Amino acid sequence: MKDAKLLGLRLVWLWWLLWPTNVCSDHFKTDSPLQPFPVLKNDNLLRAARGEVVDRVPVWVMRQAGRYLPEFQELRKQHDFFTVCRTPELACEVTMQPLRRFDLDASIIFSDILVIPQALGLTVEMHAGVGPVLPQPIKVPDDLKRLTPDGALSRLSYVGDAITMMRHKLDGRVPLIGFSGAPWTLMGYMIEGGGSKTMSKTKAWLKDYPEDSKLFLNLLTDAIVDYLEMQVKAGAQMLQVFESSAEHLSKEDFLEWSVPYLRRIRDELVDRLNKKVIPVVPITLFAKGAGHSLKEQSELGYDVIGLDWTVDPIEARNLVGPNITLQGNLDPQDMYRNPDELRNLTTEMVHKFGKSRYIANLGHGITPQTPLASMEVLVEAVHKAL
Ligand code: 1CP
Repeated sequence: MKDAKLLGLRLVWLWWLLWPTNVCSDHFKTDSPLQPFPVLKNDNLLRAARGEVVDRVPVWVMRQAGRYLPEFQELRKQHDFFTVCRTPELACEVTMQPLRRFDLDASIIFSDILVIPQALGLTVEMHAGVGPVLPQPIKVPDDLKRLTPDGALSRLSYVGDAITMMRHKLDGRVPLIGFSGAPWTLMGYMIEGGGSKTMSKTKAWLKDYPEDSKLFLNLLTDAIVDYLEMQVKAGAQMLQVFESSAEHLSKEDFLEWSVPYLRRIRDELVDRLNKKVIPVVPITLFAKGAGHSLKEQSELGYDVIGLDWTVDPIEARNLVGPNITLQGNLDPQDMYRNPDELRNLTTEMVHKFGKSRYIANLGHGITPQTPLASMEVLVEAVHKAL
């Protein structure tokens, strides 16, 4: 009798310990299965990505934490770019900066797409006024031997630490987006040794060394899948894959040298998360300059397709169909118009996309001289448009 009572008590205690709401309901229902995080208060971004009804059109801006913010410039005077990326407290501070000023519906972890080439053993420097510089690029296939995929993921653990810390600092205010560069874009930086207007060396690789190019792209794809999985485990609530250099490829080359790897990233990531019973988060594909292949992009399984400003919203919707969310696509240069003009352009854009399956953004990153007032106007105009 006494034993039965004791067993009963033990069972009640065990039930209490394991019951999800005692830990954190949000964490068990929707988010990371791995750690308890604060309950999400504004989930319009995630709802838009999943095609659910939203209270208001969500808006965020690519490079929202960046050089147009005086407080970012101030912090950068004291810390080198990659020190900010590698120090979770600093990365979180910078990630938070735009949220303190503007009523944005998402945050994106402060980092850079070039942390993967770094983790693979290449030196990456950030030169003021120039951008990223890789002093010892991959010139010929033999140089691929210099890459160190083993242990790359553990060298990126600081990004996971920053994501986890940021989820706590956000206190559920808005979702946190994680991201990665896509294989073709990363391969470009690694071969060119930095940004390039023509991508001539990388394009020459595709023709001169097609098999090694595939090897290179596959190596990067493997690293990206590992990296994105790690970000989800750390607490990223949505992911974006940046194929920013798609603009350099013809449609035929985009379909050959970008699309298969983009497909593999999404399929393998979803597969791995499912196998580990980790909830799959929405994934955005932003292939800048690939408006020629929207239909093909829509067949890759991504939840959201990001558009640059060269694409008409109505034509894009007709091409991708009703089951994909669109993101974008105001010309970043429109941020230099006067407030009335900017307000009208933004309202017109939101009307074209509509309230369902839409996330407002620029068609590429915000540029450094953008007036702060333009962000205010943009965010308010999006929220008031519908
Ligand atoms: O000195 C500085 O502070 C450099 C400015 C800067 C910033 C603020 C760079 C250098 N990177 C970043 C942050 C960054 N990069 C984020 C932060 C999160 C955010 O607020 O959005 C993100 C998402 C990126 C991604 C990134 N880096 C991309 C893909 C997006 C895009 O713009 O197409 C690319 C191509 C890069 C490379 C890169 N890093 C930095 C610059 C100036 C560039 C582009 C260089 C070039 O033109 O090729």
